[in-house]
Amino acid sequence: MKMTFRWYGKNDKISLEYISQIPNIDGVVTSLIDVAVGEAWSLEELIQLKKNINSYNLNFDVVESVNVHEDIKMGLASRDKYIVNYKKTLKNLSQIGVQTVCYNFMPIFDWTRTNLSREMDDKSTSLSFDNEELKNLSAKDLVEKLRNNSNDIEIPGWERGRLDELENVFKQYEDIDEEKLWGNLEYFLKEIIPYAQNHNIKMAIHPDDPPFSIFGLPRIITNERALQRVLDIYPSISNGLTLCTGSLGPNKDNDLPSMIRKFGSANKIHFAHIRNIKRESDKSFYETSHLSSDGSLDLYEIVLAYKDINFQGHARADHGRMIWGEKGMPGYGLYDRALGVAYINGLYEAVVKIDKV
Ligand code: DNO
Repeated sequence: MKMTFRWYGKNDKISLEYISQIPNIDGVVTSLIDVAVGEAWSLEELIQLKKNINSYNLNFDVVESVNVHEDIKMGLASRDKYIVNYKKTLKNLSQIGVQTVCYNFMPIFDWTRTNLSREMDDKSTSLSFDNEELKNLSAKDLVEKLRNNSNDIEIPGWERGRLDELENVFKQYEDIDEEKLWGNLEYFLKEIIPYAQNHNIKMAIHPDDPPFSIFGLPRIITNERALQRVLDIYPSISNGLTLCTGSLGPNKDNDLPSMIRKFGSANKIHFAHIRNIKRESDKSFYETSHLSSDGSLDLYEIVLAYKDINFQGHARADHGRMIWGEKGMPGYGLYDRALGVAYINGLYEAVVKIDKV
């Protein structure tokens, strides 16, 4: 397992130097964050980015994310031009040696929370999702609430231009149900996967976070059956998964160690996101430290499953809380994520060594 850390490029307050000092960090995962969704990424910028990352002895093997334009998800006629751009981006990524591309197929909203700084008993703050609260909010209310709640930082997936047209986009989704969305994903994959395969890139779909419908929008990448369905659309080494424990975890029926064993031994997990959440009632949850006893997910069992399948892909400790007075991008501070890496390193060393006793 190659351990990575998400880095938000030159806008990130966390430096590459700091990241390189975290034990066992192989590289960063990042993207060209300033390029609008749907535009092709330029080779020159990618070469520069890679050079910068490599100069800190860090690898740049994984992109998170090349986001999919809404017109592709909605199946509009204009999707073809965005698919052409997506391919250009993949081609340029392959030229700088990127191996894995994370993406998602969530309508309108990427990962969604109702609170970006819920205060915990120990005064740390965490991201949380309260389904009761969501029922009383319109999509616009939520966006406004989160914008006021995010330290003025633009959160990826909540880009201004796109969300300012919220009503309009919601209207366009009115006649898109789950099956239509599956059809649009199929169209995208049948174009993209063979192209990615020719360019030695592994696509890794990220599950929907949270793994159920919000605001009546269809959400389809939610459980084992759905992940299998994605893989069956176009069987190829380039059609794989980002197995995100924190995104699938709010649904207690998602048996994560068993999914890791199943998809991992079939070589379908190209990228692992490892974090913990604590389930509350009625689809509500909050993000905890990575420690098993703090949340609902057993990180020991999860790491053991990765060891058992001899996982050789990239992994990252996912979100962290804000601790020690840190202020930064919600979910993406330095300290708690670094603690997460250290914890996963410890679990991994233990499960490997105990095997040899
Ligand atoms: C949450 C992340 C997601 C993820 C994208 C994948 O912070 O795990 O935002 O990057 O959804 O495309």
